[in-house]
Amino acid sequence: MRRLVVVSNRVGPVRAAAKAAGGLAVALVDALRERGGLWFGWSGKVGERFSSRIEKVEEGPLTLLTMDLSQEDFDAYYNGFANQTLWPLFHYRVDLSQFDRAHFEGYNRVNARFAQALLPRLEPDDLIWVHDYHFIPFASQLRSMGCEQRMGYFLHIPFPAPEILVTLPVHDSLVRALFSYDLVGFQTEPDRIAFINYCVQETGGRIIDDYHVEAFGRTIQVRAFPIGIDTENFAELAASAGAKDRCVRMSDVLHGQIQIIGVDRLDYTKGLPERFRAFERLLENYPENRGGVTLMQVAPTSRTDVEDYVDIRNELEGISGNVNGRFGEFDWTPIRYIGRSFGRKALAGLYRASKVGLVTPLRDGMNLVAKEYVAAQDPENPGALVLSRFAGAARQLDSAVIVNPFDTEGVAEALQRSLRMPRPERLDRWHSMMGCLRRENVDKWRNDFLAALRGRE
Ligand code: ADQ
Repeated sequence: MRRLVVVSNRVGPVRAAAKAAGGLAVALVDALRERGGLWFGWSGKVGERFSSRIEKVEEGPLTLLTMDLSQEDFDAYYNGFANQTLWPLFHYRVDLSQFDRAHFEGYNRVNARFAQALLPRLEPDDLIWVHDYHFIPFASQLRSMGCEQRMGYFLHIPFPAPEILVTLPVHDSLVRALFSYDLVGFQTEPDRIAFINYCVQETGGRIIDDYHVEAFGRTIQVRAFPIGIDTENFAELAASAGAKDRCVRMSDVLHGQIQIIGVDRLDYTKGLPERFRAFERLLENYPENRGGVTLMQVAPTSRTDVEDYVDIRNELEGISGNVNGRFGEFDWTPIRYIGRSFGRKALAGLYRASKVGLVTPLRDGMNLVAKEYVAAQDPENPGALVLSRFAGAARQLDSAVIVNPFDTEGVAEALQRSLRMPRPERLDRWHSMMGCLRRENVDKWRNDFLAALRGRE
């Protein structure tokens, strides 16, 4: 069995902490343990100057390797090109995407430095699996240093339509870099098609068959692998004593009020202001919900060095303040906005205590919160999921109540319908979604990707 090398911006956690962090870390750790392997990436630390020092932690058959970033590299690579250029652009926010040539150079420099550091630790038979938008040029850097190992890449966020991608001045360099991999994986079929369309329209590339594309003189495999969650584990967690305790405490606080829940990293792609406005519209158009329905939004801050993330927080505090001022009663707060994160167990309990899960990103690669909400429900009396059509998850969870988050009225209607959905309909929808989550869980995602990467051995 070949050794596996995983490369991702952040490494770990492993052991008990991996369980706490959820599906992806567990799935990767399991694969690394099974075959023995390396997990390599950024330590999360920023030093004053660049240092090629690698920190090594051994965990049985699994080795974690991390490097620090210099302040200059952090600004250009992480805050700059990754989070201020690629992240907004790939989520269709051309208006927020800023291009700075120095940031792009920094992005390539960090990829080169990381590739250089990993190089002496690689073995000829390794399978290399690179993750996400931080490391698009990683394989091309390794290839330029003579690496011939099989390398796969998985993009966790959407791949934009060619018309969007070409607004980036260095679009061709990025896509060319992807052709250094043997396999490029996307979350959904539309992402895969967007990539192929780009290759055909912009580079004169050729579709060879269902899974292969040729461009820049190379043929690569291009496939969709929708990421899943650890469904059974999450369902068990939601039924555990710890989660029940959270659920009971939540019900005590609610005093018979019904709760709608949203859980997101605070990010402008998650459609939070639109969501708050749709909830406000629910209270305006269907006054019977006043005093009886609460929206709890859990949204810990992220990427606070980037200004757009500070703006969104201010906007949300403004809207929730207005709605609460306008409709609130001494014994009812319409929107409860919590800016911190919760452990897995507590989160599972909160999902289960909520009659409606409201997941309305404006654009999202997959969205695991939608899947977790479904897995956490009481099988006898499940809640309803309201899901944006622009989340990758909507392609699998088509038994959710699917909405367009830009349609305030439509989301308010969907909420009203979900709050009043009869139990038999909730059960039907839930069984259909849960069946899919059981079949297409995180283990299947990992195994399918690795099987495609291995090819015929
Ligand atoms: P994210 O944009 O971070 O991930 P998501 O898929 O929803 O979005 O995953 C978030 C994870 O963090 C979930 O497991 C969730 O439980 C957890 N989380 C979020 N808010 C939390 C909170 N307040 N407290 C505790 N935990 C919280 C990116 C892409 C997604 C893609 C994933 C995986 O943007 O589209 O689904 O990677 O590929």
